[in-house]
Amino acid sequence: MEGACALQSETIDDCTKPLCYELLAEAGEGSYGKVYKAREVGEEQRLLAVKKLKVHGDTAEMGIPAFMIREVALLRKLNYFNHPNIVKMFDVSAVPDGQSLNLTLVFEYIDQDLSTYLSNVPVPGLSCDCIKDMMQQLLRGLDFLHTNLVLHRDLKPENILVGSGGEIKIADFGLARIYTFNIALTPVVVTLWYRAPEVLLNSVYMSSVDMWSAGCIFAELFLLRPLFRGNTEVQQLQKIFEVIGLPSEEDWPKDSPISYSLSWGPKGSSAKLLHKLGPVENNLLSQCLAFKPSSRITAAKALAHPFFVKN
Ligand code: 0RS
Repeated sequence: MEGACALQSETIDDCTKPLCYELLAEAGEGSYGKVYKAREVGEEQRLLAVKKLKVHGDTAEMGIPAFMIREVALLRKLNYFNHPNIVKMFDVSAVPDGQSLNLTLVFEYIDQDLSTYLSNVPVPGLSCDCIKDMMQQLLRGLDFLHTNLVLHRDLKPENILVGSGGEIKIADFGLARIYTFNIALTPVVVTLWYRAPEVLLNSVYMSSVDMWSAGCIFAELFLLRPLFRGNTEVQQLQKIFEVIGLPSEEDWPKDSPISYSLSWGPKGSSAKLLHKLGPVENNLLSQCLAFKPSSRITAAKALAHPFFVKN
């Protein structure tokens, strides 16, 4: 495949050596652009994940858009903390290409995504200790993002990476505004399975949307299949209400274009969401899957939940 070298003049000051790499294979494509597996050229030969994204807009006339500078600056600030549950970024560069801008981000390469990992789990399933450890790492990563006022917005097993030693690392966050330009241009189907009800209802949202996704993933670690598998927004909401019960009308978002109707299903919720889970696990799950965003548990509070307390 094509070889590439990030322009030193465009790279970030904390990179001492120019980062040269050769692309090996395409790993994925979406509204985030394309991600390639690559190998560093030189001594170390580290494996890299190279993300390439075309940003449309009149960059020739107007320069690099302000929102883009802000989002990339935020990614760099987060990277500086070296959080163990966030993918490490090695390089960022932006090269003008006619009316557009080619943005390249270079990350450490992690062997597997969580969806592949889960599809290879043998029959008895994951041990409770393994689920505890993976959830704890995921929540530590989320707590770090939320503390820094970054929302993931699209957390799912495909962008949660699993290292060879079982390390969990969150990928694909912080570029939401840059992505919005690409969504309409990508033919890839977006999954609704991890979407919080307020997002499905087109209401305002905050960091609690990620805790909803974390809850769906928590359940999936036990079930080894997605908890709510809807193909449309309405079907996704129906699947959610089948498990958590229909919320009361007072809890329905006031600003939603989708109106409340009792035909969504039976009202009220049960203490035991999933029969496969024990009471402690169901308690944590129900707090992640609270319909009302303000009642949903935060990442920091979830980390202090009895489920994670050593026994
Ligand atoms: C859907 C079955 C396939 O190391 C992979 C990596 C991988 C990375 C990596 C590091 C940093 C990203 C990736 C990244 C950046 C957007 C992203 C969106 C989704 C995921 C990662 C993103 N399943 C998906 C692709 N795939 C094979 C299975 C793999 C496998 C190992 N390691 N990405 N993708 N940021 N931007």
